[in-house]
Amino acid sequence: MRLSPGAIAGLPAGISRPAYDRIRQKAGIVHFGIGAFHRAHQAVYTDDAMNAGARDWGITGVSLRSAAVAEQLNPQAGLYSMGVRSGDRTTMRVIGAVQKVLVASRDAAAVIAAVAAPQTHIISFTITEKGYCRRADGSIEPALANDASVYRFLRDGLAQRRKRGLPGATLLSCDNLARNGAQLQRLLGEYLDRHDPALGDWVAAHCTFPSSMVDRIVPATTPADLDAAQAALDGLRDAAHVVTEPFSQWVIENRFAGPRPRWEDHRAELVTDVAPYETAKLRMLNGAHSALAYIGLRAGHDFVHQAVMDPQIRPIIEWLIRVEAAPSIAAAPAQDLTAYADALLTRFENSALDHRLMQIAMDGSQKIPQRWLETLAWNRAIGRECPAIIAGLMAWFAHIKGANGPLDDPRAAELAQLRLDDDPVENIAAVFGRAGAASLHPDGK
Ligand code: CS2
Repeated sequence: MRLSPGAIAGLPAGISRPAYDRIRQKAGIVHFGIGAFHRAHQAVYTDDAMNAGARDWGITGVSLRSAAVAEQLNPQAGLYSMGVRSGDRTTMRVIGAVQKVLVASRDAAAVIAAVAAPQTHIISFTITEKGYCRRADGSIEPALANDASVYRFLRDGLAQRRKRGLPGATLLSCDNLARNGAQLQRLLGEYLDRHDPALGDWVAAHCTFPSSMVDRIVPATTPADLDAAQAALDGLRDAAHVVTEPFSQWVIENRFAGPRPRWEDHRAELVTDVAPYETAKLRMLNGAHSALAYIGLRAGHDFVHQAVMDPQIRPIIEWLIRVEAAPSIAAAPAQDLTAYADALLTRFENSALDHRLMQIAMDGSQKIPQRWLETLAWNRAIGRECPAIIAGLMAWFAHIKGANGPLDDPRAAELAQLRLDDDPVENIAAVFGRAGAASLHPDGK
């Protein structure tokens, strides 16, 4: 039997579940890219807020293409369980914030209607780096194939809001990009300049685009994870189960166009400037992750915890985090980068997560600029070399050339054609463009 609203009453007492009347909640949030990460992060903060009494912050999830998540969640009325793993302990919880999942490629009209609905105040995104459809110089791709991009749904939904005299909305990027809110604003602006300039003016006046830093390690759920969850759920099958670590962090720029849940009462941080948090997270955590992935795969490892415990690899990763990345960050007063570095290494060692290096290795062309190239540029400017990042890059070049199997990257075909040599700087120029600065800085500055 599947997990469902009717079945959760009988769950073991140790498994917490929604304390609010789910079917009476309006959907205040439309979320694009409802993968495992969102379900273990933003949806949890929102579920916490509703458990504490906030109302009408249900989430309408959107998948742009694949129907897989809709097929997992809709038969369960949006309910799913989350297993938080540390050592040999797993804490299970049922999350109720998600109400349903729409598949944009099948039901565009419903997605547009959700964006345009009067009760929608927040439109949020975890569409991954490639979902923003940026070219190497940071500008939007000129011709979006069949226009199945997120921008098309935003344009049509926001146009309806404008026509009906509704307020704007907060467009909240939760992807691992530097200045993610500003980038989304600029890219949507470029898109609307081309397709509907008057709407672009309305969006600029009525919508906001806070930047945010999101952090929680969420490995892709495996069939074995589903079986373990079923055992914990007294035999109920949860096809949408997610597995994660105890750590969770969300720092959000406090710039909302309208109402929002009081996420800050549930461990989110609202700040005026996200940049120091975002930069530390991208360069230290994600930068180390990508190095672990490419170097670890070359050494024959499958999982993050194996690579970080490898005595050949560990010193490279510590050097990248502490010597190359940390000094490049202008920390906020409340930020302790040494403690952050220590905590990262402990998180990477969590062997209960089985976080696959291959999951991190995908889409390198989209991830590397903000994870490594900005750190490299900062160090170069003061005459310092970055041997750890260079080791990571060399391993990535081998990865591009197929060392670890077929390449999973939106630029795979083009990367396979590139002539790469032994000079990492030449190779970076070949991949990210000769106008080095443009590729080193995602805003093209
Ligand atoms: C990872 C991230 O897959 C990847 O590229 O580096 O998903 C990472 O696990 C998260 O950003 C952690 O917050």
